[in-house]
Amino acid sequence: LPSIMEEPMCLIENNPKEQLRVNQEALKILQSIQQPVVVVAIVGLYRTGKSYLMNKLAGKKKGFSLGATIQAQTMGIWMWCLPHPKKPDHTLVLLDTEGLGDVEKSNTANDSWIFALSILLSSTFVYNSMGTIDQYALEKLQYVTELTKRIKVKSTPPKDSEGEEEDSSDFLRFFPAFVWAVRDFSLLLKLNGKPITEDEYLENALKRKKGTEKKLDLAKKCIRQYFPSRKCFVFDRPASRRALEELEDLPESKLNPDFLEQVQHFCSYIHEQAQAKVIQGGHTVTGTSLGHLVVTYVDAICSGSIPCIENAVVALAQIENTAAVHEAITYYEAEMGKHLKLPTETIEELLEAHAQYEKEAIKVFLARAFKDVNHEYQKELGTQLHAKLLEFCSRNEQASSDRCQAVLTQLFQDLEEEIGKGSYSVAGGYQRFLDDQKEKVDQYYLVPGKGLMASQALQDFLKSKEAAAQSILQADRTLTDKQKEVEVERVKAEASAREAELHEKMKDEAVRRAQQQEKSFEEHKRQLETKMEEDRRKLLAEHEMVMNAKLQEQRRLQEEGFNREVNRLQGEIQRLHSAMSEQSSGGPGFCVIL
Ligand SMILES: Nc1nc2c(ncn2[C@@H]2O[C@H](COP(=O)(O)OP(=O)(O)OP(=O)(O)O)[C@@H](O)[C@H]2O)c(=O)[nH]1
Ligand SMILES: [Mg+2]
Repeated sequence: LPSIMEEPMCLIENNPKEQLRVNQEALKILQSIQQPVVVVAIVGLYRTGKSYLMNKLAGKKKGFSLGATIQAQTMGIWMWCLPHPKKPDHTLVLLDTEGLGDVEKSNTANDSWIFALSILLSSTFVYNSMGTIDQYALEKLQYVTELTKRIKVKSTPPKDSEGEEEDSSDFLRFFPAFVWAVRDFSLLLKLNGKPITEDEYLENALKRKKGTEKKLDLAKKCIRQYFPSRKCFVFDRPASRRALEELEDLPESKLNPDFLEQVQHFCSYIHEQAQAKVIQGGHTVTGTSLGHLVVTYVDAICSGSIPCIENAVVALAQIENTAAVHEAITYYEAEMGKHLKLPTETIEELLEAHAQYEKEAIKVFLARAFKDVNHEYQKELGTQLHAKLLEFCSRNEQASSDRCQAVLTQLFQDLEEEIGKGSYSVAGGYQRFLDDQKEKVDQYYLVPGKGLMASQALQDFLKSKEAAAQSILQADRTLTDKQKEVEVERVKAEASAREAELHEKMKDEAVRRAQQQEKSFEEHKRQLETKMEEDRRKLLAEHEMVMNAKLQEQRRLQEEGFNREVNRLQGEIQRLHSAMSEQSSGGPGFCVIL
């Protein structure tokens, strides 16, 4: 796989005294990625080795630029899109962010927006800090406690007085996995003399005690409440202080082997476990849609409002569903064009091809579409596919007409010449004319590949020659007036018999087309039901994940003695329960498409 980006690029610019701005060049690259994206963002205080660690995740020696001085190096949010090292057909999107809390920085105002954006855009959120997870580290995480002012889930504000709390209870459903990376960790992983894992170390640090200072307690509470999963990695100091300045250029042999192993462990965890980004109901986010989210969220911030997940999802669904219809139609047209040779011998041939590629086009649509309320976009697809079918039908007829016309002109060429020369305008000429014409007609029937319009074209052709035939008949002196009269009647009757036959055939084709429409509808319905079933399964899984996390947190709060919060969670759990049973009773079905 070719690397998508040779080096990282700034995605969201944060310049002093200016608003955040999306870098259009980077956005274009991101939006050109149609694969699902695994998005890993790293956030933390300035000068804590974030960019260095991201380069390790990229598997590159250099990339995100580090600075050796104490001044902040990275500004805004930088992006690096790479072929995922472990998941085929996925893109790994690394987001490196500007260090938080640098007092020398002229624009700390955007720090909390950068924190919030990293959460909104990532599927795995790495919080990076130095030393230990202690009181100081938790104090520095005040950004997490301000998230209710930075992120809204629902567009309509919750009604009751506990509004904020109510809305943030949904964070769990949308937030990325949380990973805490502790750098230059110098403690032993032991608790009361017993060895503990890194995760246990984190959970222990997040233990809440009654009577703790509100600010500290709140950070713990928020981390536990907002994130669906938590994980911790500790890292030794990589090298001696002097060597740290040129860490990037140091050969691995000069680095602390423990550090190397820890980095290795961290990277394989992220590569193997970090999930693709999904939004509401388990719909996978591609580079294209992630780009739309970037624009929506940054726009909201710049216009002075709080980014709202629900609004972003609605806006994204509109863009994506429109694109899904377009993609499906383009697919259908290309496949029909590739596999269908016009004119077809029968209408079935065309209808069968239509049924096949319509089925595949619906699949293409459903793979991309989501949150298609009332199946509006699928109905639109149905309408457009039907219009395309009619278009193919008429192109098929045109191709057939053209072909028949050419065949007739060629076959009847010498007959025309004979008529022109007056060869039949002699005694006994009419019978000879009829015989010759019959021979040509028989030959015409034998020519293959004329298509659906063969009879119609012949009928029209013979009709156009009727006047000539009539004058040959009238000129033939071997026939009596009576015989001529009978002949005129016979020709008329023959013509109207052919007409009637044609009419029957057209009626028959119309019936077949109508049957096809019925089949199309059934196909739409069948595929939609499968998809809805799948969506319901995903939604239930999501519910279950949220429920389990809440139950677990509730048990923990019980142990810690936070009874009021236990009760509040109980309320949330109950609301979830009823929402879930509403869901599983099934949504609206698929009604009348075409
Ligand atoms: N002590 C220590 N230094 C590190 C570590 N990793 C990288 N460094 C060094 O710390 C300095 C800053 O590293 P960066 O990766 O640029 O840190 P950053 O967090 O991205 O910095 P900002 O972008 O300014 O916030 C560089 O000289 C690195 O070589 C580490 O684990 N421990
Ligand atoms: Mg950096």
